[in-house]
Amino acid sequence: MINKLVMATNNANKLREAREILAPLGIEVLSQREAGADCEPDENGVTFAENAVIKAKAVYDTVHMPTIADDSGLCVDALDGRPGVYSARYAPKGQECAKLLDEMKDIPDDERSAAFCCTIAYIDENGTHTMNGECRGKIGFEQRGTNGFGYDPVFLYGEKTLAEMSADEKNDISHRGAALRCLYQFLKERNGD
Ligand code: ITT
Repeated sequence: MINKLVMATNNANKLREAREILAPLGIEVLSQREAGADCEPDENGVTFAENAVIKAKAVYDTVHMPTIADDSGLCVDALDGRPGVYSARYAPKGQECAKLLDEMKDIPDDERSAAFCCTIAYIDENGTHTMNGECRGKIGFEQRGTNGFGYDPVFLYGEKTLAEMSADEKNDISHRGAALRCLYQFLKERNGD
């Protein structure tokens, strides 16, 4: 069983969450910097999977160790799936929630459904695999909570926003948690466990 991975990301929150989710499963996650790769490839894919593979491949080609990358985003039904793969570029960092609330100010409560989507790409010497995770909820009318990052303060899962949840609560239901648990199953099965 592979128990050490490099994560190809420049997002410290993604790295923290991946460590929180994978550590109890016995998998250590090195940052790309710790592994000696400082990559920032052009994310010019049009799907989460394409971008996840672009990021993982850039780092794998440098470190030649099992590597994962996460491409993720928020898909709002009333906005035809936007911001989607462009979630990181939708607004300057720290302003994404305010911009989204403003764009959605006239959309009624029962039309505010949305999903956080995540694709994890995994690359090792045997090839490339992708795993998906989704978390369905809705967009609130105000920002609530100070945990998490990105769109967490406006994304409601039941009564709470993801920014009002503890790290463990979010990881149990999140798109990233779901995709990383699929990765764990994949690695286990490949080892014949
Ligand atoms: P890397 O490409 O270096 O991994 P990034 O932040 O640019 O980091 P993405 O291109 O995958 O990553 O963009 C994902 C964006 O979607 C992220 O910046 C957030 O705005 C949003 N996002 C993804 N997962 C999220 C989560 O769990 N909570 C809140 N927002 C999230």
